[in-house]
Formats: sequence, structure tokens, C-alpha cells
Amino acid sequence: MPVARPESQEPRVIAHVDMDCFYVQVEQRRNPDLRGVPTAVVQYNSWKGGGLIAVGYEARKFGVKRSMRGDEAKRACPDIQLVQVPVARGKADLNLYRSAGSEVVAILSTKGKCERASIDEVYLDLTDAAKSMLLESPPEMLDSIPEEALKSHVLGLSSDENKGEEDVRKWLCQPNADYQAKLLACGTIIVAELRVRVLQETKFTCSAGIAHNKMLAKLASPMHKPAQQTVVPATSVPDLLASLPVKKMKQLGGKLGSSLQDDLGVNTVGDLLKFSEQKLQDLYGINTGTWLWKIARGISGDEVEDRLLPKSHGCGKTFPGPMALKTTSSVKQWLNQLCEELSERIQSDLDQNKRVAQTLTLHARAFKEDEVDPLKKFPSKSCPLRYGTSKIQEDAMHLFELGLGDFLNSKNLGWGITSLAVGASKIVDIPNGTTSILKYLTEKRTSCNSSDCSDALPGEPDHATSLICQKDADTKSYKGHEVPLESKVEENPKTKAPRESASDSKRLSDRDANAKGTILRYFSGGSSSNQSSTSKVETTQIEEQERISSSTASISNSHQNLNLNQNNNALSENWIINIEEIDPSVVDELPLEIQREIRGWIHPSKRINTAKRGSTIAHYFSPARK
Ligand code: TTP
Ligand code: CA
Ligand code: CA
Repeated sequence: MPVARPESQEPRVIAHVDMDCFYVQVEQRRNPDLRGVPTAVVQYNSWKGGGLIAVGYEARKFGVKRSMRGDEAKRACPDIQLVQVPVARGKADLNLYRSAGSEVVAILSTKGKCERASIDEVYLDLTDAAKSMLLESPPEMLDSIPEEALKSHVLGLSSDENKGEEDVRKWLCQPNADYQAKLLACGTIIVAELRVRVLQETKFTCSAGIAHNKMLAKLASPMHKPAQQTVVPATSVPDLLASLPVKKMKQLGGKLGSSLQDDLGVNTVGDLLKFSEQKLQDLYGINTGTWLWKIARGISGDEVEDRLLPKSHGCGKTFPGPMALKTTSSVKQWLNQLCEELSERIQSDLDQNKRVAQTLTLHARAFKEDEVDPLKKFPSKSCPLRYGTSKIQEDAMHLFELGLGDFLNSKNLGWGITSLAVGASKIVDIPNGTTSILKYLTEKRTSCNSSDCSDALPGEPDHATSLICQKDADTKSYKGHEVPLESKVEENPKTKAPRESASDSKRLSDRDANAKGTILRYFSGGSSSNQSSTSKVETTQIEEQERISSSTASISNSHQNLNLNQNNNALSENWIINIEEIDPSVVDELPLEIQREIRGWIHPSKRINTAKRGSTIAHYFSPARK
């Protein structure tokens, strides 16, 4: 259930930055012939041309949407170029996109606290940068306001096309504005400059929302896409929320939002203003009641976390229709592939960032030839993570067998697996200065006693302690693990922004950037000379369409801690997954049906309605309300 965090007394400036049609832009940078050409990226499973996972803006003009398959997209836009996601080990390999996202994060994180919220988006806390700018070079003192800042959409300003930039200039430089508004004006300029830098250094465009808190910034960033930014002055918040459907608000997409609509007749977030805090608390409990009362007023205390690296790693694969896995040997074969990738990723996280993952989790979707309980879910299972591919493979298979045993309830029934995923979570930093992981573990081990162990497991564990306790609890322990024992510790990973592919990203020449003027012009330009070139993707592989189960999560999302272990067994005893530890940024990488289940736990509303994802929130705000 949502909880209102105490909001800061000091005004803050927060930005939410989201890349435009991200995978398409990455492919267009790789192959410049695709620039300006209608393009989409398709899934690896290519039944009917493959499901579209990213659609470029040129293709959107033809009505191409993410919900389509390649064949349908070709009918809507015959010239569309379909690029298949890179493939490794028989499944999509997203490393290219992850690295491209890291390049952007490396630039954005130079101006303030930066939280990587997904593969293509971040939150920035620009409060300090805005304060410095206000002291040193406030907008009214600047020789010239950057053109990109003048292109901002400021909610509440008149939408007269001809006077747009002039109005924004006046808003940015208003001498009588209060301190909060002045900081927001500085934030607007800082974000515009960052977006220009991102374009120059990576060739990617992005869109942004700038506001006084995360909630409002996130609502604003998709309002003017692609390659534009939207600002929410405090005075515009009531109008913005008055017309925002409750279901569009984070955490109101599920049962809570339905109850507001059905039981209270609340259709927009602004409609909540009719109810007192007391009334909302009586109806929904103290925490949720207060949270609802606050969001109706645009108040949110959520902080931008200082996090450039993911909180967990995951990889998975779907086996739709006739491809379902029906033998343990076929499951083992695929689990081995998934574990190999997971192992590589946690190993590289260890090598590059000096971070250790502590929990291994197995998720699966399954069916069985049992009419009695057809809706029963395959239980997710977790255990301590042991480094080394073969150990991860062995443990994942063991978890699968445990899950299958529970799923079948000891009955000898036929079964099939339609998706499999493995995850590594509870990732902790190895302290600075540690030169040997083995030494670190040994030192910690001596300070651990049995009472630490039992205390650490159920709640929010002391990570360092629980790492050892878990190893002790696991009879196989870390002895002989394949973590490189002498890891070099160079610097704090938090300050070490990954920039893997920066070298590939030749700088956009000044001539290009200047000629285009603003980012938007750069984006909408581009050659169309290559429209007739052939599709880059083979679409012959026929597969049954993935069926996404809409059934509810097997584990109630009302519990903060999801005890994924219902049985007493050696490996998964007492293992608890905290939903806070599932990184939303990696959920995209899991099979769709598992994504849906996990999203149900994290944010009941997130991406439930993918059919409308191509549209912006902007159309909910009529011009009169601006
Ligand atoms: P989004 O930010 O949702 O979309 P987008 O960047 O393609 O387009 P927009 O300009 O509207 O923001 O997702 C980022 C990337 O994540 C997207 O390019 C592809 C990937 N993705 C999936 O693989 N599956 C999904 O269901 C979604 C929503 C995204
Ligand atoms: Ca995006
Ligand atoms: Ca996004």
C-alpha cells in the first residue's frame, strides 16, 4: 500500500528524463541509414514478424504501435524498417541498450543526485545545482537564454504559438517570482543544457519533466515527446491534477484506483480534493488515506535515490504455446543458458562495481493437466546465491524442482513451463579498501553469531551480516566459490559512472548541432533517402503468440515482504524477497508474463495498459486548462 513520505520543507527541483523511442534510437545510431526512416525494434520471438517493443516517431505517424506485430506494422507502414533485438544464447541480449543507457546516465549524473529508474530513464535532484545557478548566474543575468530552454512547455503559460518563446523567456526571468519558482526556472535551463549535451555526446534525444517532486516530474516528462521538456510550476499543479484520470497515477492503476472510481466516484486525481484527510483515512487506513490526501494536492516526499546501478539482475525467456517445456531435461537446458547469462552479469558487476549479489530467485509460469486447480501458480523460490556458473545452475535447478513439487502438490501430473526467469538480488557493495573478497568474507564471518543470523533473515537485513549468515545457513557455503579472490578495489562504484560505449559515440559535429538549432529540429530532420531499403529482420520463424495471463499475482501485494517459500526445505527455508529489492529497471528484461506478475507487486498500475503506451498524457489536458 502506498505510504506518504514526509516531504522536504525546502523547495526542491526534480527532473525525470526519459529517452525517446530508446531501442530505435540505439539502432539508428548503429546504422545511420535508419535515421529519419520509419523504424521499429522487434522481439526475438518472431511469430507474425515479431512483437514490436520500440517504435520510432516516424513510424508512429503511420499509426504503428507497440501492441502490433511486425506483419501488422508492415501493413500500416510498408516502408517500415524492422530491426530485431540482438540475440545471445537463444534469447534477446539487451547489453547494447543497457550500455547506451549508461552513456546517458554518465552525462546526466554530472549535475546532481541521479537515480537510474529503468533502462532508459532517470530521476535527477537538481536542487543544489539550481541554488548555485540562482546565486551565481540567475536567468535574468544571462547574456542569452539557451534556445532549448526557451522551447520548454511551461504548464499554465498561454499557448499562443507566436508568443511561446517570449512567454517562456519572461517566465524564466521574472524578477518577482518566489524562491521556489526561481529555482524551477534555473532547473529548466539546467535540464535543457543537459539534454543538448546528451544529444551532442551520444546522438540520442530525450524528453524531460521538471517539477518540485518526483511524482510531478514523472507525470510531465511524456507530455511533450519526442525531444522536448515540460515544466510544472507549483501554481499549475491544481489544473494538472484536476484532469488527470486516477488510473494514470502511479499506484492507482490497480484495486485502489478502481475502488476510488467505483466506491467514491473519483475519476480524476483532483476529485480527491472533495474528501478530508480524516475521511480518506477512515476509508483506506491512515497511511493510504494520508497519501491520497497528499497526492490530490501534488505533494510527494519521495526522494531521488543516489543509484546509478541496478538493484538486481534478471533474465528470462518465454516458451509460448507448443514451445512449452515439458521435461526436466529441457528445463535444465534452458535454465543453464539463463544462469550462464546471469552469472556473467553478476560477475561483471563484481569486477566493475565491486558489488556482490546475495539472493538467487527462480520464477516460472506453468500449466498442468489438472482441472481441479487450473489457476494455481508456480511458486517463486529463492536461496543464497553462490558465485560460479555451475553452482548457480545447480541451485536454480534445485529451486525449480522444489517449485515444481509444490506446484504439482506431489501428484504425478503432466506439466508444461511457459516461461522461466532467474534473478540475482540483495546486491551490496564490498566496502572500499577491501582488497580480497575472501578476506572480507572471513572477517565478517568471525563477527557473526547465530542470533545475528536469525534476526537478519526475516526483515530488512543488515546486509553485511546477512551475507555471512546466509552462507553459514547454506551447508554448501561459499567455500570454493568462483568469485575471483583478489579483486582490485579502485574507487567507489557510486561515483564511477559506467560509460562502456562512449568511444563509439562520435560527437555530433558542431555543424550538425548548430544547423538544427534545437533538439526537436534535429529529431524531426533526417534523411528519408533510404526508405526503400529492405527489412533487416528475418521473419520466417513461426511461433505461437505469447499469451499473457491476466490472473493476479500469486502473492498478495499487500505484504511488503513476500515470503516466496511456503515449504520447509533445505534450500529455500526462511528466504524472503523484499519487493523493494526488485529493481524496476530490470523487469523489462524478463518474459512478459513474469513482468506482469512482478509489476503487480511493485506498482499495481505500472504498464498495465500497454495498448495506449504510444499516446502521451498531454491529451488529457485540454488547452483551456493550461
Ligand atoms: P519506453 O520508455 O516505455 O518507450 P520508448 O523509449 O520506446 O518510447 P517513448 O519515446 O514513448 O518513451 O521503453 C524504453 C525501452 O524499453 C523501449 O525502447 C523498449 C523497451 N521496452 C520493452 O522491451 N518492452 C516493453 O514492454 C516496454 C514498455 C519497453
Ligand atoms: Ca522512453
Ligand atoms: Ca521509459
